[in-house]
Amino acid sequence: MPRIKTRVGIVGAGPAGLLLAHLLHLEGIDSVVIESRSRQYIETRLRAGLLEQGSADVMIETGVGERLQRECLRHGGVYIKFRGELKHIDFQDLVGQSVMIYAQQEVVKDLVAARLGYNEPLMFEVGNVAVDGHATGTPSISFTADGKDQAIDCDFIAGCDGFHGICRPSIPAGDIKMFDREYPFAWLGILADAKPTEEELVYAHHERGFALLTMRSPTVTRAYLQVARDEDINQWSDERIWEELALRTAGEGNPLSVGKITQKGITDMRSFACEPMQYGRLFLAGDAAHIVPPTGAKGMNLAIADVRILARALIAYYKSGRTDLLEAYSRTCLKRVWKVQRFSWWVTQLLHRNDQDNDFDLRRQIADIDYLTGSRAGRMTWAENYVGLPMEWD
Ligand code: RFL
Ligand code: PHB
Repeated sequence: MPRIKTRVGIVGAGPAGLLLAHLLHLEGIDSVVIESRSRQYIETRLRAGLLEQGSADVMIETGVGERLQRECLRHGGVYIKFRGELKHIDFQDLVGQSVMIYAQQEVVKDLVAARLGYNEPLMFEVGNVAVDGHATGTPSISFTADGKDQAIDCDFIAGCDGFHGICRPSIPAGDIKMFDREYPFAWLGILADAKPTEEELVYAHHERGFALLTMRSPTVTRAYLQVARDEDINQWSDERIWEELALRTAGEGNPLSVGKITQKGITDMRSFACEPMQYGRLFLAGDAAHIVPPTGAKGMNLAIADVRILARALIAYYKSGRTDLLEAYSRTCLKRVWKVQRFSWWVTQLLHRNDQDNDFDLRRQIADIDYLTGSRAGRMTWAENYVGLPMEWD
């Protein structure tokens, strides 16, 4: 069986795996990335759209942000809509930072192009992936490529294979603790050829449920509607989607801008984290270690923060033999993970309708949003978390 020798074996070519490989390459540390899907699939998968300033800065500072700088939409604030009122949270004024609209698949495209451009190994459509030896100090990854068995022998394995990957389940159950919360609702997401309704995102609270108006470009709208967890997408004609979005976002501001719906899908909402994020020489990063509901726009940003911390620890190990940063990896990441879990949960329960709630809860929720948008301290809390908390390195 052909065996490849490398320093870091990376499972998964999402934002986490690809950025880790890139950061290591810049320091002359070789790695091999394997991905179960095709290049075309990962470059077109419709997912996140919003980058924190810190995430965008990493792309720019490491030479893969040229297209991002040219094509991203820079937003200095967001709108919150409730009781039909449109309130603005001005990040520039509050924290002097912005967020960027730049689709996840564009981040993935830029990182794939960089990796292939410097001719480092990135293998698509691999199968039967399994990790081994991470507890004993001789890690290896076995897989099939073009129907043939292959293996990677490495010093470390980075499990960047998302929530449904194989790395986290390869940690013995007694050595990992899981924290989980499922929400009793889901998001129906659409992409449409429609000019964005406002020039920034609109998070709308409504008795009928939450709605979010976001965008991908000056001519493409992305929008989400809170729906039931077991919702059947076939019950949602284009007309019904626009009607519901119009109802939930009615009031002050521009009338809802409509157009041809080009894609639609339903996503479950969950909060999940595991501790620790490391087992022996296996390090989990991104969705492999944690999931947040998309309301806070944090999942990809958290994946990027994890691999910055992991890359720094691996670089310190290879450059100066230090093991302390690797040993601290999980602890360092989890501080941020739990703050982001808290924020994502908080904005989710703040803005969504919960069928268990009664009228008291609805009034309380509206008062909460009224306070949040009406007080500088409230707006500051949203702004600080939304643009991205500062990195804490240890
Ligand atoms: P990914 O992107 O899931 O990548 C994991 C990769 O691993 C591959 N894989 C394997 N490869 C080899 N062997 C195996 N056995 C494998 N098993 C799996 C998979 O094919 C995949 O390519 O994880 P990563 O890199 O950790 O990145 C995380 C982000 O994808 C995720 O957190 C975000 O999409 C979440 N998210 C958002 N995050 C933001 O920061 N801002 C947003 O605005 C935002 N909006 C969203 C979102 C997620 C959403 N959905 C669809 C869940 C909006 C939505 C609707
Ligand atoms: C998106 O643009 O897809 C997006 C933006 C903000 C969110 C979630 C998704 O909170």
